Amino acid sequence: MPENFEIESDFIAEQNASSAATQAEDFDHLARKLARRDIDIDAIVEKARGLRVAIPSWGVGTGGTRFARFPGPGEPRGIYEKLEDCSTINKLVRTTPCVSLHIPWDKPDDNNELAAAAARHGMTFDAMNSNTFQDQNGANVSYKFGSLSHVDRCVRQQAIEHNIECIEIGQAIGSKALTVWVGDGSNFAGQANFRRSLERYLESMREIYSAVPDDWRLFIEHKMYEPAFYSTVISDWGVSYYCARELGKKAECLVDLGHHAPNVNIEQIVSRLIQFGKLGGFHFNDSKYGDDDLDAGSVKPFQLFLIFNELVDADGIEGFDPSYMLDQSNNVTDPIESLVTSAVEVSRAYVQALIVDRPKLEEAQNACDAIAALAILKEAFTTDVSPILAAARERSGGAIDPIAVYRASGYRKIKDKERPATKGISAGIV
Ligand code: PSV
Ligand code: MN
Repeated sequence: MPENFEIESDFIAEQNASSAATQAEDFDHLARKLARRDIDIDAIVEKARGLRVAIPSWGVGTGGTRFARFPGPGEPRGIYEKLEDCSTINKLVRTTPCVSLHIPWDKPDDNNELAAAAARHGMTFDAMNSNTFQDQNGANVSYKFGSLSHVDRCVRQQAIEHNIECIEIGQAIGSKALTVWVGDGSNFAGQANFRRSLERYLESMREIYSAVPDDWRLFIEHKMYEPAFYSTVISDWGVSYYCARELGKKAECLVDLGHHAPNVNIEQIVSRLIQFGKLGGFHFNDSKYGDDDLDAGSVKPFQLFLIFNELVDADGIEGFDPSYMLDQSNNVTDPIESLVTSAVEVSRAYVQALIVDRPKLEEAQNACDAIAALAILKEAFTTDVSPILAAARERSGGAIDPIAVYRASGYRKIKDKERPATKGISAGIV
């Protein structure tokens, strides 16, 4: 019997029983509909079951903005409780068995103990994330004016060593990737020399790269602005691609959906990175104005579908193996509910992309028939694939209706009792 409350498999099965009849009816109807298009629904369910999307440890805490953070009840107070919440998400949706750690927010006292705790929850560790955008307690030098690209070698050295430490922790707990996002940039015209800043960044990254084990990947995450508001060193996919190429095979580009100018054609960026063999992975979220960190698929589900359309189209290309993660700030919701919903939306976009009639699309493209091409995409996008998603979850031991099951379990209320609030929880995105 575990010490802390967990949602048991039996409870999920009991709850599923009450929605089983309607699910079966909807599934059969969709199966017939897809069969008319020569699509085998069970093959699609199996693919949906195989999707993997990592949960960021910081996502299970209530997020905040630079104005305020409004903590929710029963927030996880440390990495072990974050693991509990991540595992709860996975029990419900069954596509999220990996957790991505942020160091030093999640720095364990004992790596082996942390690895054992994750294993008890049936979880593994996804990419490690370094943090050189905040000063840490007791740090010798400050990141106020940058980290890996700083003018001062001592600051760069501290940032390099921190990244190497992240790799070492990752090796001890079974991670296979390091994601480097730097907030380096400038707030005033003339403040930084663009060329030299990038040269220094690359020089630092070369040192980190040489510490990356051969079976690891090094993800470079670009971001257009924030915290620097005039210029950012790794501002876009072009710079990210250049750096990944300069560094070598293990370095790849990571696309966070919120890190672009509004209206940028992200699906085309994705396609370009695939074509150039440098698409490492994603941080999924949604946005309206900037890096809003809204729930994935909540504002622009068609964009998410178009991105997956590129990913499914690239399936089978040698070495193509992007890594997926959610990265959103759950400021006004129960983070578990938001992350569950977002995981479902990512699966939805994937499944919709799977049912695109690709030979017909190619035919329309070759015939320069724009209307037909769009209609083919829309046919897939407007198909309600919910019964496939529910079947995938259920066949993997998850919930037909994950939010309803989560609410019925009383998880949050119980955690509120189990986790009396402590001051200064560092949860959420800064
Ligand atoms: C930066 O905005 C970012 O997207 C990076 O992935 C960070 O590691 C994460 O958010 C948390 O602040
Ligand atoms: Mn991100």
